[in-house]
Amino acid sequence: MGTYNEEEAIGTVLEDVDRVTDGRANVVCVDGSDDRTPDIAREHGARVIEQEPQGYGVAVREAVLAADRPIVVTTDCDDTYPMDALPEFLAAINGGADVVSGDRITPGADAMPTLNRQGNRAFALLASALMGKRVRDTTTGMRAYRREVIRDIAWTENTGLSAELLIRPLMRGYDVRERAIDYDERTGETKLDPFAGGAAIAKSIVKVCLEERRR
Ligand SMILES: Nc1nc2c(ncn2[C@@H]2O[C@H](COP(=O)(O)OP(=O)(O)OP(=O)(O)O)[C@@H](O)[C@H]2O)c(=O)[nH]1
Ligand SMILES: [Mg+2]
Repeated sequence: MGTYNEEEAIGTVLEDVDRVTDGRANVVCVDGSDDRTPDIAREHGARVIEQEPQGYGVAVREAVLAADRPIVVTTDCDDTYPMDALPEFLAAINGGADVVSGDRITPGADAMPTLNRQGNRAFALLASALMGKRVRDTTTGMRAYRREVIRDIAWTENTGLSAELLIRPLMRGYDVRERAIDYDERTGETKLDPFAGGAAIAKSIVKVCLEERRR
């Protein structure tokens, strides 16, 4: 996880992770906070790597590269993603999938602000058209990856990292599966500017798809 001033949510998220994994998860938080987030993370047994806030992807890339278990999971630290679905994600990787991606869009994502929902639908359509494969949710924060996928690909994007983490494996022929998930309203303030962030994501999708097509 990247964690940036999420003191209202982080306790719940880490307790949920602990509960669904019987305390066996090894949680890495790359943290840029100036509130109590890192203290709460440490109290819950997470490893905290401190980093100046430089955006979502810079933090999440450092977190996934620091994780040293055979399966690497990402989620947001804002209590939006259903940790109860995590065992199913892990089972799918153990059953042969390389990436399992939480699809918020198919079940409706009613809790998502309308602008974000429409933007996310548009990003998925754009990526699908450029890849020639239909995907439903390119910008989800909740995924599980076989660790080799994380290790074998060079990651370049920041705000667009979530899309990149789906697109590059898919276009290289890895077994990438989407799983429908519920999505909850955010606890605490968003760290994403929908306009600047949206433009950056669209740019990343086009760039990454074109790079992968040329490989
Ligand atoms: N360390 C660090 N974490 C970040 C940074 N920007 C975002 N994050 C974290 O990355 C995750 C995703 O950010 P969000 O603000 O939830 O972005 P989002 O999910 O697109 O937007 P919402 O729909 O409002 O939740 C959260 O856990 C943030 O705390 C950053 O610059 N540094
Ligand atoms: Mg979020």
